[in-house]
Amino acid sequence: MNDEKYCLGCGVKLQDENVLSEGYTTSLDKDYCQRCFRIKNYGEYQVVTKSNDEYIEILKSVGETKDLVLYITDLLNLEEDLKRIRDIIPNKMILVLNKKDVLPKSVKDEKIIEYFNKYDNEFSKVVVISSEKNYNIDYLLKQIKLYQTTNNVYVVGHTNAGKSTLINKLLRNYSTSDRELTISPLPSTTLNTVKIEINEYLTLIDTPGLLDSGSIVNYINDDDFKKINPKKEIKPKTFQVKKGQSIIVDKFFRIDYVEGEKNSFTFYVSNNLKVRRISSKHDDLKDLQKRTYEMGYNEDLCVNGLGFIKMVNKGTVNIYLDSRVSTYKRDNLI
Ligand SMILES: Nc1nc2c(ncn2[C@@H]2O[C@H](COP(=O)(O)OP(=O)(O)OP(=O)(O)O)[C@@H](O)[C@H]2O)c(=O)[nH]1
Ligand SMILES: [Mg+2]
Repeated sequence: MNDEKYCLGCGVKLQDENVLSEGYTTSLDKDYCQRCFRIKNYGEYQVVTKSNDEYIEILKSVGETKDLVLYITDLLNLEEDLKRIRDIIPNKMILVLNKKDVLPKSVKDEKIIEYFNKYDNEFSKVVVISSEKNYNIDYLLKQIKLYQTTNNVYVVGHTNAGKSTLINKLLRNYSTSDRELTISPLPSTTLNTVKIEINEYLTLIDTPGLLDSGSIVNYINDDDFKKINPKKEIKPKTFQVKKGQSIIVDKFFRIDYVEGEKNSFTFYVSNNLKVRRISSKHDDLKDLQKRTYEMGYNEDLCVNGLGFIKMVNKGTVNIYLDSRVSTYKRDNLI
């Protein structure tokens, strides 16, 4: 068939035969699939489960081009190993740190960029932006122009990082087209590559995001998801802690300060989450899986999908958390 048509919102192949399969539309005259139509107009979301293998094939094909790649990531939920993507995509790459608006305004971009440069990163450039708040988008476009090798520039990254939101913003700012990619707060919105011509020199190619099986978003219901997903600037919550003290983050995790000097823990999580100190004698959340971390000076403990805790001094902590959610430590990001 040479009349194959793809959804302008998520890239899936359109079909009008099976309501239950991907890409269904009531008529092939339409440009969007029913799922995109519903997300856009009613905020109704239909979960699509795909395996990462399919996405990795897409990323591999990106790696076979010589085109510039934008790697988008969510600043609050940075991947443990950002460099892993280089195994699949060796292309020239700009690291785009998105959702700056959720971090406190007092955090300076230079500080964040310095953090990445310290590790001799393999990115041509590191740029901090907020797609939603239109922050630094002009600067990003300048960098794209500087590094692009052809008209095509790929946009890759984990699911929910904000890839489609960024492309929509570039479309609004720099083109006259009224096209719009589908975006949603839940994972796996974009289902296939989608080409978007911004102008005669630049075509962006949106891709479906990689799923992260260690993220808490896979294991909570929609209401909890709304709760943990920060929409506004985070107000960090700082606690001075001594050994033997415990802090609980809503119903999601518990941290016990087991051993060490007086310490300061600052929680960077959604403002909707209740963070409170409890007596260590209480067993709240102790039924969750326990992990022990030896924290060094100035390290963060990151909880995948939820945020991170900035710690200042050396000490031993136990964290109690859903066993499927990954955690890791790193040098203080901010
Ligand atoms: N606070 C904030 N939220 C953002 C920003 N950019 C995107 N989002 C939100 O993040 C969620 C995911 O955005 P998408 O653009 O659908 O993400 P994606 O990377 O295309 O996701 P997939 O298509 O599933 O791979 C949506 O709820 C967006 O509104 C930003 O700069 N700040
Ligand atoms: Mg998308």
